[in-house]
Amino acid sequence: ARFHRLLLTGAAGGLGLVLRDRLPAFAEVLRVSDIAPMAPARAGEEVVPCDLADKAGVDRLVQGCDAIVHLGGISTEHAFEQIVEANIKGVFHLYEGARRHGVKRVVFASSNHVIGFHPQGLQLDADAPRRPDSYYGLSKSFGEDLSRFYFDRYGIETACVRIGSSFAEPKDRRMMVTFLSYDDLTELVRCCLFAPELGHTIVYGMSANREVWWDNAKAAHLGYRPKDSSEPFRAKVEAQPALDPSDLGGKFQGGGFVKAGPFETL
Ligand code: NAI
Ligand code: 15L
Repeated sequence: ARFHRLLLTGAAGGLGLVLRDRLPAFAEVLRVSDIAPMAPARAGEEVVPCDLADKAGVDRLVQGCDAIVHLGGISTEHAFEQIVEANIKGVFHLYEGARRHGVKRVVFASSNHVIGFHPQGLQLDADAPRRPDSYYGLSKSFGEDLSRFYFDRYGIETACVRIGSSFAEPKDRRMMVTFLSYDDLTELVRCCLFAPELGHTIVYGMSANREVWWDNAKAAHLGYRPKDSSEPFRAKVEAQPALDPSDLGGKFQGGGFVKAGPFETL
């Protein structure tokens, strides 16, 4: 089963560049969008620049798409006023577009920062209470609630993927636990796009790392089986100096996000 037209937001970002190369297998047409410059359209692609804060623009962006992989937005801690535009209004505009144009499925790039103020080592599953660690984490928590509302009210299915740390390599000790390889990310997105019944699913985006803090038992219906692990990078990561024991970044699941800011805007 392939989609006719699949929308990828955040296509100019780190993960967007990865998925722009990999999602064409799942759709006849891949529509890619970002506010930042993007490479010209290749065969089977449509390139549509758009600011997620622009409601009418997002409505046009979503029109004609069968499913959406929503990566677009601010991806680290920033002032609340900036987060509101890109992430909070942005995710609302996206789901309004989905509702108006009959899109039935969304893969939403949520984040571990919705649970980032839980202590490291505590095991969490999909029903763990959220403890956002930043305005950024709060915006992802809002996106999770908004997507649940659009499922309950309008039947739009969503997978909220609480991505851990998806980079080419884990960069520090915490990311040994939170690492999600690009191949496992691609497989997880594939599982979310093609699961026969998605409903509203919360899933943690991590590889098969030696130590994990998250349990995906409640997302078993996705059939996601990670193949990679952070283990090959252990020696390189552990050659770095350890964090000072007083550093809050070593105490909480969200790492350094728990101490980012404040961002004064007055
Ligand atoms: P990124 O920051 O590299 O990419 C995000 C993209 O969104 C950028 O290209 C940016 O230009 C675009 N964007 C920002 N504001 C926008 C706006 N107002 N309108 C349209 N586009 C806008 O982030 P990355 O690492 O590629 O992450 C992708 C998504 O996954 C983000 O939503 C991020 O929050 C989420 N995520 C990523 C993780 C990771 O480890 N890479 C971990 C957890 C969540
Ligand atoms: C995120 O949500 C960020 O988008 C990403 O840049 C990383 O910092 C990641 O979480 C992480 O927690 O490692």
